[in-house]
Amino acid sequence: MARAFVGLGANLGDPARQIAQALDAIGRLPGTRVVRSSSLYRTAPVGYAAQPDFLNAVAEIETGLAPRALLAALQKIEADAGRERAYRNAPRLLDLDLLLYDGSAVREPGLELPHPRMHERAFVLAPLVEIAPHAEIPGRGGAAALLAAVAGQRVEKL
Ligand code: PH2
Ligand code: MG
Ligand code: MG
Repeated sequence: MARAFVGLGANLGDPARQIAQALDAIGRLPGTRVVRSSSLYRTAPVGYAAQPDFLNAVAEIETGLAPRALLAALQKIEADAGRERAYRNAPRLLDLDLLLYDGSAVREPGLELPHPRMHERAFVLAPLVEIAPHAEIPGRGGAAALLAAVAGQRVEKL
């Protein structure tokens, strides 16, 4: 079994409901269990500012799925939630990002671990540190120290 972390985000529709349903769906994937999930956080949009605030969360899972199979399963859950791929950083009903998978460091087309931008995003680091205070991001360092470095980004624990 591998230990992985998934980032969840939404800023259209009913974000809290979409995130709760996604957590249920992740827990129903083959050989997969949600070990713990963070609180919900209300967060300022990063990248493209003219869109509603997001709700974000992070879940720790145990899974027998390999990284690419897990990624495909997460994309299927996004699609089932009605996610449309409009443009980069567009508002969305549901975004599921594979953040960490054991200690993997992979840079391949379609599979990047750790997630290439997670270390600079408070909306990922705050919920991650809540559930895994000692989490290490391969090649980047400890999540708690990285969170301190992005303290200017607005994230509110609900
Ligand atoms: N996701 C993005 C871009 N910007 N900002 C916040 N606050 N939360 C997100 O989940 C988010 C974002 C791309 O996936
Ligand atoms: Mg994302
Ligand atoms: Mg995504």
